[in-house]
Amino acid sequence: MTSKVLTVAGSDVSGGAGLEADLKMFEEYDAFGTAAVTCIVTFDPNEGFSHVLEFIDPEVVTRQLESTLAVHKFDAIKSGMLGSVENALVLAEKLKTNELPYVFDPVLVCKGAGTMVDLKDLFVDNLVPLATVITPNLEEAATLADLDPIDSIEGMIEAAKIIHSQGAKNVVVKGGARLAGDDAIDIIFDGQTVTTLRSRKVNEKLVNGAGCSFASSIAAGIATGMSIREAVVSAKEKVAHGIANCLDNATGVASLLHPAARTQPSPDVAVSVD
Ligand code: PXL
Repeated sequence: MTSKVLTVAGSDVSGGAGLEADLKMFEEYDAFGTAAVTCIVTFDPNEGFSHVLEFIDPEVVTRQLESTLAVHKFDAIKSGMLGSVENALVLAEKLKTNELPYVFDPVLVCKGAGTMVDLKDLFVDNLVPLATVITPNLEEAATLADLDPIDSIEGMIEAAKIIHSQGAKNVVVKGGARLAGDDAIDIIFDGQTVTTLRSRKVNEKLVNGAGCSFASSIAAGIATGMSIREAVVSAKEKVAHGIANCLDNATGVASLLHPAARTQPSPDVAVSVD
């Protein structure tokens, strides 16, 4: 039977990140996907392609969620950029009455669009405890865990343990290409075991959409029956191929190519797990 996945996220019209990325990743798992939009990112070419962020009215977010939850029985829900405190609260209320696997990408930091750290306390109080899997990047992990900036695997593990103690069942800290060295490193902490995933850094470019695509792949993997570990490994493979084959655009931040693992796999991309 076809699996169904919902993303609650912002729109990134450049196509690499946001709900556009999520829907494309869901397709890679042959899942049926739909999206409730929380905010819209556009770019001002006269200001060096700076981001402009427009929030969707919380009542409209509520209506989107009520509509789609009435129409479909989902196998997983993923959330991405929620933008406003009000929209994050709307989602938390809806999730409390649903037992679905929930993949929470706690977007507090976005390339170019700056930080939204005012959402931190609300995330910790309302959404972290509901997460089946939470996928912070290094900055988000440090913010959620109240730690200094993270620059090591030990720091990633420390943050993961704190975020797990806040109620998230599985914590995936996305080091990506940001730690020093040749490898892109992510870790999973399930409350007992730390698993470390490594792949070679595939290029030097700034790529938009890696975080979104990683989390939406995990959601689609879980929705289609994978274990959490299998889903995270599969997500890392898909994102690595997507980065290796990214598309340049006029903003200077390239767009991840979502189907690359299927259409033009890169020989250098292999994920090791220990
Ligand atoms: O990568 C974070 C992110 C999430 N959601 C939207 C975005 C971005 C970054 O560009 O545009 C809509």
